[in-house]
Amino acid sequence: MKSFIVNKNIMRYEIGNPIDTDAVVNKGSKEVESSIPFFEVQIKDEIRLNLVMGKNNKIYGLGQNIRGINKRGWIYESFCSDDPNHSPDKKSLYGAHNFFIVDGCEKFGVYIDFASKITYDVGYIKKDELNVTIDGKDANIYIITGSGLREITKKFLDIIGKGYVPPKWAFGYLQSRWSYPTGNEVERIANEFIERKIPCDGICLDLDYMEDFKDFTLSEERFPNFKGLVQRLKDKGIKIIPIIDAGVKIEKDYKVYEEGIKNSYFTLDKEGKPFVGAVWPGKVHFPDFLNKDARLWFGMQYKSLIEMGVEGFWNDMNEPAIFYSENGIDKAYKKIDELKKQELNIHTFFQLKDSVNNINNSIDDYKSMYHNTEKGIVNHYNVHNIYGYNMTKSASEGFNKIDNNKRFLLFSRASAIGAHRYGGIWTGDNSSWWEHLIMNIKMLPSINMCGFIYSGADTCGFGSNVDSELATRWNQFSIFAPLYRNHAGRGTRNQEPFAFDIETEEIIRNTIKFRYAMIPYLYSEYMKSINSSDMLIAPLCFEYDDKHASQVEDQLLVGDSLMIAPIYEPNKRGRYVYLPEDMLLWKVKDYNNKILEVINKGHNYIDVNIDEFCVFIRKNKIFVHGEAAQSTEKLNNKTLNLIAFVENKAEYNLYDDDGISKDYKKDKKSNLKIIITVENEKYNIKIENTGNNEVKKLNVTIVTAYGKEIKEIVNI
Ligand code: MIG
Repeated sequence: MKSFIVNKNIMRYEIGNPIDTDAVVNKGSKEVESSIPFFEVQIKDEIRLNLVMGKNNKIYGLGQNIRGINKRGWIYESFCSDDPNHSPDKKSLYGAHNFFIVDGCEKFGVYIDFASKITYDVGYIKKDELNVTIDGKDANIYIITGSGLREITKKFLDIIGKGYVPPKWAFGYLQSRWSYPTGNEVERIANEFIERKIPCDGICLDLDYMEDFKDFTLSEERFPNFKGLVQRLKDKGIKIIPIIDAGVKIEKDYKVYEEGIKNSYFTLDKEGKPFVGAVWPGKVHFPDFLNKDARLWFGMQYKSLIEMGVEGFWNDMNEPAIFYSENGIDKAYKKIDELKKQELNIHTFFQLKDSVNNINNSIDDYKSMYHNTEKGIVNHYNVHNIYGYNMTKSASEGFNKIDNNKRFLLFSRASAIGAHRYGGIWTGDNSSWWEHLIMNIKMLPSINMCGFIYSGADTCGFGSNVDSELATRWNQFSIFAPLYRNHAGRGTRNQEPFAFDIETEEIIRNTIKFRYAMIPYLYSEYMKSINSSDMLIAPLCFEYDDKHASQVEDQLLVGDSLMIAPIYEPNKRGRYVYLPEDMLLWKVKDYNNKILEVINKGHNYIDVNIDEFCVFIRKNKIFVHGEAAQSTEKLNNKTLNLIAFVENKAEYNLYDDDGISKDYKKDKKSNLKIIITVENEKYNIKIENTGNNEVKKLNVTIVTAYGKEIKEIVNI
């Protein structure tokens, strides 16, 4: 084992000869003598880390996973999996996010940079032990020390490099469904949003826009004049966001297939022939995203759609999902033939059942696929977790080549740390269940810890049918997630905001309008998180070091000024909320109507009607918002509204930039700094303006610690 100093608080331990995943941008070069602290380490065919946890130790992190913010009490597996049943007994979902923090007398972060399976038994088999099993002999392990959870996370985010920055319109509302079957239907949906005055910035196209599910093709029959459709909708402020799948259909004369074959850009089987799997298009080859040339080639394929005006994509099935392989099918048939020859009994019946049930996403298939990398041929199993990551990178590299100063929207299903620099993620096929709303709430901060700030779940749920109340509550939560997309599975009921009743539509419209009014804040906080390697959505205990705060998993901090306490149970018209300090509650019904109330520190029960949601403004913080608009490009932020809850001094730095180019990297951005001080009920507002800010006027509402409301207009 070699040990390196990455910086003062971060050490890297290199075991064996690890594959370079490129997840970490600062790996450290100064070699020193030292061994992995905190853990008992065993290195054989596997690497094992063991830690005895104190009774009150908590474990945070592991990104996209089921269960709570504190991961203790369950066993998790890092192995990107296409599993549409996110039930409480699952161990892994689509992402492999190997960063966690041990919070005990000593607090430290651990990042395992490894591209294949890792198992985390977090007090499951033995309730006081953390046992990590890395399925291989070669890995990089980072240990990050620091005084607080937030600080450790920031140090980690710093070494993995700055996160993806989407265009500003990607903070608008996105509508999706598998599938809007025709261009006409997409246009009808767009018009519904406009006529009903429900803000919307994009409509996602699922599989059916393609011809026979072939990537980068268009169905002439269902989507004639695609370019015209894209343009017409764009003129109305609505972008078209097509899906791209990992598998490339095997079909003679299909350009992508032919080019891939000609240049050996596909993954290989044991014999060195292109690996054959089956997914939606039928039999496919998988682009070898771990091969630099193949990755670039695939990335350039996005060009044809971009030339038609497309500015955003979602990448799916990139774990990669494999419904079946020829081998898998052969094995199943053989088993069935063998069973046919026998009398069927209860044992053989189950064997018969299993022979078919275990065909998809089989480890055997992953183990019989190969990548042709710069370092030679690599078995897929050993790099499984970075396949989706490299598909995201592929698209991003392509976008850069195609238009190097433009931001594109991109989100992926499979991911690993590192991919956060190239795109966002959505959390896959959840269900329209209340249980999945609370799971969504608890998952987002863990995902943030792993660098994926642009993320969100399928709002209203993907599988099964949503009811109007769940749809309402889910929207009331999702307005705080950077990726706010309503997406529904095939065969489920419609769940657009207008698919319910008039009353529900009105509530969801008001909710979405609040989101649009909040975009100045959300965007500002988003960009600041990226620029300072921080989280956007965090658990309370990342900010408040008190014993109750660490117990709260159903309230979240959103940026620096807000705390939210969503309702996630049916028929609830209120809930308990824990306040680590006095806060100002804005119970939002309609964002134009501001009824503010100071709520005291401690445990409170708050009534929250179905048409309301709670926004808490933290003490000595300022919440900035504007007015809603039909789409982000129509937002007019010349006048902004400020709500400040000030005991003595509150400061807010409103970041903004053009929202579409990468010029912010060249310092083309603006900061509007607002400083409000209050002393003996007398207040003072100071404004510092740098850069080209369009803000001309501020409507300021100051609420003092005693609940006195002061209104003031500031012209800039
Ligand atoms: O096997 O494209 O998670 O969002 O609608 C299902 C169809 C494939 C899975 C994605 C989902 C998408 C669906 N896809």
